[in-house]
Amino acid sequence: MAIERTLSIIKPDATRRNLTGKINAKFEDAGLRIVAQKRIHLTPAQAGIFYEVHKERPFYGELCDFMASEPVVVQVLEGEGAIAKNREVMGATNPADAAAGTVRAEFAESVGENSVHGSDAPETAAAEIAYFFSGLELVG
Ligand code: DAT
Ligand code: MG
Repeated sequence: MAIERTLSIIKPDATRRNLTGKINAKFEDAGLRIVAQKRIHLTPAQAGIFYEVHKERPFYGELCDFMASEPVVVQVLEGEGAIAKNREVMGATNPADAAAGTVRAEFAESVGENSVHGSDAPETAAAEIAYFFSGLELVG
């Protein structure tokens, strides 16, 4: 398995509850290295571009408003098979379905407010990292 990078977001429901450190500990315990990280406050339009793939879904407006409701922490995680590994650490989209010990099982409030985002494939990881970070900000 190759060394990969993936885009992670600690969402507003988690930053509001001061969970950034606890979530980062789960990433680091799983062998994922945080090679870039910053706290930002998205506008609804910026969230809308990020989640454009979901624009036809009924929850799109609610999702964009939620992502812009409070600051988020955007980060790049690096490691062996980082994209799939991060999805494992995150757990299923709906916390009711998430395996014990995952971020979403422990911290997510609902399917909509589910604490973390993680890229789902190499192509989306590359595009999502480039949306938030310049090459100079990625310190391997
Ligand atoms: P994931 O974040 O696990 O990749 P996704 O890409 O299918 O899940 O959806 C993106 C986000 O949209 C998800 O984290 C929360 C929101 N969402 C998905 N399904 C939803 C639903 N049924 N109701 C409300 N929000 C939903
Ligand atoms: Mg997704």
